[in-house]
Amino acid sequence: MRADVVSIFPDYLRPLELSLPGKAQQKGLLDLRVHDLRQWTHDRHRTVDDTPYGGGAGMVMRPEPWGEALDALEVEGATVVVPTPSGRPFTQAMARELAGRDRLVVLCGRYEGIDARVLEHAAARTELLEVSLGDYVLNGGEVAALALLEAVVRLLPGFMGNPASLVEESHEDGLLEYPVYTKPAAWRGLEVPAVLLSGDHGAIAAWRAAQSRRRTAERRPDLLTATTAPGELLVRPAV
Ligand code: 6GU
Repeated sequence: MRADVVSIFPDYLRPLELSLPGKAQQKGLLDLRVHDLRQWTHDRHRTVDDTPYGGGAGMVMRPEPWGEALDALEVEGATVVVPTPSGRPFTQAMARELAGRDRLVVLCGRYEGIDARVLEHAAARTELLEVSLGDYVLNGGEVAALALLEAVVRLLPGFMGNPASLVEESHEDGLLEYPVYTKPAAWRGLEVPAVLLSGDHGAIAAWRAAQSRRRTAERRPDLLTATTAPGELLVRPAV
């Protein structure tokens, strides 16, 4: 997979070169390129924002540098991903779909957002997806881009040494993961649940399934009533 990330704070994306995505690059599974949006400005102050038409607080990112970025990066055929609190909720299922794409282009907005025509223009050229990490506001898309790329990259075929560990984790089966334990069997007066030491694999599987359901009911009851139809499109196909 090739992934381009455009930001006015390219240094924010440096962590992508380390740890997990860094490993994917060393393995040749990921070609990651971070771009400074300001290279596509032409005025002396390298301006990327201006006041909103219609009034209101804050600044809006001007369309011209983004238009030049989309041209220079030749986005046709790529999936353009825009992190924004007004996007569709980003989910594990979406991460899985994006992991199957050949190329992602992530546009990190700042301020009150990017001029809406940039998104309209990008959508006319290729597949566009606006995604939100959750119902809270970050100052810009960079941290969201880090999170979503990490979620996608670890799903790239050949990335995980042990693919079974992908299947068993939270959200892959629509439930939260059961609690996990390692040695020692007793620690500060707290014991590992006896069933996990029993060697009875059927009993262990049943205990874990029950723990997953209990946790999900307590913490995320919305997941138990979720009604995403099998095969429902999570990413709108390009027209
Ligand atoms: Cl994806 N972007 C920004 N700027 N804020 C967010 C978010 C994304 N998800 C939650 N808050």
